[in-house]
Amino acid sequence: MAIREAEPVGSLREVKEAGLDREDLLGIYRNMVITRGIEERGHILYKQGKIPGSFYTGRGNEASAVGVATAMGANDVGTPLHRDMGVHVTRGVEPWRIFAQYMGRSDGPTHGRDGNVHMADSNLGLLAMVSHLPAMLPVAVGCALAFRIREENRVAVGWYGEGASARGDAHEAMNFAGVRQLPVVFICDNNQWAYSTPTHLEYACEHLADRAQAYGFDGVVVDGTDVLAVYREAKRAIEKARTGGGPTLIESLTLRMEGHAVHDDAFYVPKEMFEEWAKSDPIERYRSWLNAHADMTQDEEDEILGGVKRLLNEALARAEESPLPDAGKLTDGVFATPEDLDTPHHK
Ligand SMILES: Cc1ncc(C[n+]2csc(CCOP(=O)(O)OP(=O)(O)O)c2C)c(N)n1
Ligand SMILES: [Mg+2]
Repeated sequence: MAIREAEPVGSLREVKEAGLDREDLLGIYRNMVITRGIEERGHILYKQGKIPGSFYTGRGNEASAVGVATAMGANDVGTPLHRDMGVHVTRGVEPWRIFAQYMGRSDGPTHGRDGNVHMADSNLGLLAMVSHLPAMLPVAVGCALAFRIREENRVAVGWYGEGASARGDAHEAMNFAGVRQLPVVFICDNNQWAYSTPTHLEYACEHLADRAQAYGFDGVVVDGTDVLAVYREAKRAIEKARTGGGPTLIESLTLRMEGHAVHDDAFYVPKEMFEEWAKSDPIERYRSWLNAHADMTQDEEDEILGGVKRLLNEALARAEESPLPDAGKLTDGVFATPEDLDTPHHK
């Protein structure tokens, strides 16, 4: 039950053993590039005044989000947060719908009812976050309890930040999950800041994953800029949960590379910290790995980057055509109907 610090991923052979073929590896790269591209373009939309409210990005967290989502099974469920755009992308939410969501249009997953990151497509096994943190952890644990009661072979993945880890609902969720040994995996996006609060004012243990032992399950610390290490650890934890081995807490270490949201210039983060972590930019790091270990050619890379550029250009144009919601339909879809619940994830 002791916490473990995960090794970085080395060779292509090791990765193949973890269940990924070369096509999967290039797909992961593509998903990371799409994720960053969506958020960069979203930032531009914000500056153009096209996004109501504030705007959040997960720059620096692309490997963590894509790595975990790649390890999830098709029927598993997850509760991604404001740094986890890569989860939506990997589960298959089309980028044009994300842009529509950003702009409050009717084709976004919330049909213009909620702010840009409070979204999810339940048909893809994702549950939309509420703002109160970490309120989605008890929800993820509730899903895991339902899977247990219904004897379904599914796993729930719950995300939370290291700042949110200080609140009571994180404790309640983990304690209950430990007591019942539920099929749930907790992903702590430890990006070292909770708005302007640094980690030494958030917790007094060395690693947040240390807490797992006290709840009666395993804890792992992983470098959240290493997409393959994140994938490997998430896959292990998810399959362990699926086969009755109980929960795991994975602490994924990154740095939040931008402000809390776009209105925040993060003046309180030491410049050297950004400079240090910029050296392990997750996309750049993975690109180098693909060149060295999977022989990604320049042509392949150009094709991926060109394809993503075209995809996002088309997505933006399509989202701009999506109408604003009809105010008369404001309460439609707020309460679930039996038809809404008729998805593979609600059966
Ligand atoms: C209960 C609660 N208090 C305050 C907030 C406002 N808030 C939103 S994000 C955030 C910072 C959370 O930090 P962390 O959990 O580390 O996640 P990060 O934003 O760094 O990914 C705060 C204070 C909130 N959403 N919920
Ligand atoms: Mg944080």
